[in-house]
Amino acid sequence: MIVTQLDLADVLKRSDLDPALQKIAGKVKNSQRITDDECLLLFQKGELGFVGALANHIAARLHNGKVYFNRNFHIEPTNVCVFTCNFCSYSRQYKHRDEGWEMSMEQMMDMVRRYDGQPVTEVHIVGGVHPKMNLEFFCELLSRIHAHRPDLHLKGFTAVELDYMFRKAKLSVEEGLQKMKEAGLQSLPGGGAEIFHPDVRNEICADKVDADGWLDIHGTAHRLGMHTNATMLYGHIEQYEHRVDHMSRLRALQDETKGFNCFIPLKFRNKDNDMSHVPESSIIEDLRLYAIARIYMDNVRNLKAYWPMLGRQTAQLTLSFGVNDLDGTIDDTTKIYTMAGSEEQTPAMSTEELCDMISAVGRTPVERDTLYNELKVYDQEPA
Ligand code: V47
Ligand code: SF4
Repeated sequence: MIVTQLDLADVLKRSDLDPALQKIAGKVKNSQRITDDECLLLFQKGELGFVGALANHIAARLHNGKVYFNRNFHIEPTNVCVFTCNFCSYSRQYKHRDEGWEMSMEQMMDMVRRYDGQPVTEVHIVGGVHPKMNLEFFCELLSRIHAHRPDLHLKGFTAVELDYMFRKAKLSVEEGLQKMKEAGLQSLPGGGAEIFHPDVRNEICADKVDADGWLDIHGTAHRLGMHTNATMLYGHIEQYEHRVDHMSRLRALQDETKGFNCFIPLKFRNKDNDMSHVPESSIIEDLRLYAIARIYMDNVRNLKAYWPMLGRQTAQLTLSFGVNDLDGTIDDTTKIYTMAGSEEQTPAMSTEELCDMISAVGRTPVERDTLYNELKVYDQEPA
């Protein structure tokens, strides 16, 4: 059952609508870009049904009812971290490393070997920033995984991890990325972006790479022919203006490089971290944000709802608000959101479950690879 009640034609007929919102609806109809001020207006005044109708229209135009997922697993080498992001429930400082985990090369290779003969297409490698796990260590890991399983797409390391590794190795961003690429790294995940604006960044994650550093790493990766993802951690202390600023910087880089594969809004979860006093956003606000991101980010084709963080029911709802990708099967290999209080305490979904979730809202499930090549279209009846 599809949730959104209005379609774009209904919206354009409404005589009671604010003229500025009417203008935005007209722009969406004509495939025109909206401005930063218009994006802010959508956050301030766009009701859920209105932004949902616009976002749905765009998603239908781009993807014609298809919703993507992939078969993947994560490796989280460590949760020991030199940084102290206030929203993080996952990391442990080096001096408390006995409370955390540090995987050896062999343990990580054992994880990879566990998937021998299984049709996974991607491994996602992300963790804390361990002072003793350096560029050389991770290049060896990449080469060994690649040698063992050349068909597996290696996506790994946030700009935060890379910035630290490259600085320690005294390499430029380009030199560092080139080395990792040679070792087998194919794309970068979108983490570490949080909120770019310094007024917020200095409050929530003051000590890690700043906005310019994050954007430089992703822009350089794009110029070296790698694709990357982009995220935004929302629903904490940021104002609507900060969201617009964040998406505006991403949209500008994408105009230049066209290297972002997808945009992933990440909902702040407040369990067991230094921001536990900050309430989580409501589902209505979550859905409005996804819809507005779909309308504003006109040059990033894919909008991902990462189900282990959002919970599968909310993730399913986002499919009627512009989202066309749910990420993957995960196989209970990530702890970031489990530890931050997500309802998904053992995040794993079979392809059947993912397909059912997608077809139940009248969309067509499509298995993709990391670069959004279509691997299989599942034409099944809604559950
Ligand atoms: O940068 C950490 C976020 C990110 C919390 O590219 C939190 O496909 C909410 O970026 N509440 C890392 N979010 C994970 C990440 C990611 C995940 C899945 C897919 C992809 C992709 C990227 O997790 C961090 C931060 O923004 N995070 N703690 C928290 N309490
Ligand atoms: Fe470390 Fe990442 Fe947690 Fe920040 S979000 S403390 S960089 S693991």
